[in-house]
Amino acid sequence: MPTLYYAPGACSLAPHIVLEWIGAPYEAVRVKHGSEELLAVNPAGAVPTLREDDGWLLTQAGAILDYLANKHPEAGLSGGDSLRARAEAHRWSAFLTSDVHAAFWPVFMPFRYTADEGKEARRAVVEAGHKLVAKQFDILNTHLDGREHMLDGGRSVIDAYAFPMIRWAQKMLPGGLEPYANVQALHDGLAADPAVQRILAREAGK
Ligand SMILES: N[C@@H](CCC(=O)N[C@@H](CS)C(=O)NCC(=O)O)C(=O)O
Repeated sequence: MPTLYYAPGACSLAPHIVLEWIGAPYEAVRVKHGSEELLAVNPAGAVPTLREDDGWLLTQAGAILDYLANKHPEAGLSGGDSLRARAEAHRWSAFLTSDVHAAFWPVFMPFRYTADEGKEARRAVVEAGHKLVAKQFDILNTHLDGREHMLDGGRSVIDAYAFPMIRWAQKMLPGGLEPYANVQALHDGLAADPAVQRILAREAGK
């Protein structure tokens, strides 16, 4: 049985949802960022981390999602098996990791982006982060025009991957999701999913 190390609301929400969609037994362990327990499985002190029964560890959300989709083809969460479908899945996974997730760092952790400890300097970093996130959400919103899911092959791990980031934007961007109707629609579809609701309740400690 795999074990997922997660922190509430973090990007680990994506594999948490995917494990629930798959429906096979798994364990979910809530950890604190930088805790001894997390550092023991991931020297970066970051979530998500997946551990298989034989002790094999996998980090990086995109790799974990790809692994889970391929480990459980019966769940139909890869977005398709053709050469191009797989390339599209990698494309959007990379976009979420490198462009969208990375754009949030100045917003969440401005102190990592300036040596100036003054409030004004940090506020400026957050504002720059908002612009960076907005740029990526424009791309996401345009991609989702006329689509119910991120990939042509229907519901996939890439939808789950987008979900935590959409929730961050909803909370952190000054205008929330207001300018991004297509992103809002993807969010609402996922938020209505009973499996997603179970995981959100678990992560909220309900
Ligand atoms: N590139 C990694 C990033 C993982 C990551 O940074 N996760 C965040 C939560 S969304 C975290 O645990 N941050 C803790 C820290 O940076 O100290 C991935 O995609 O899995």
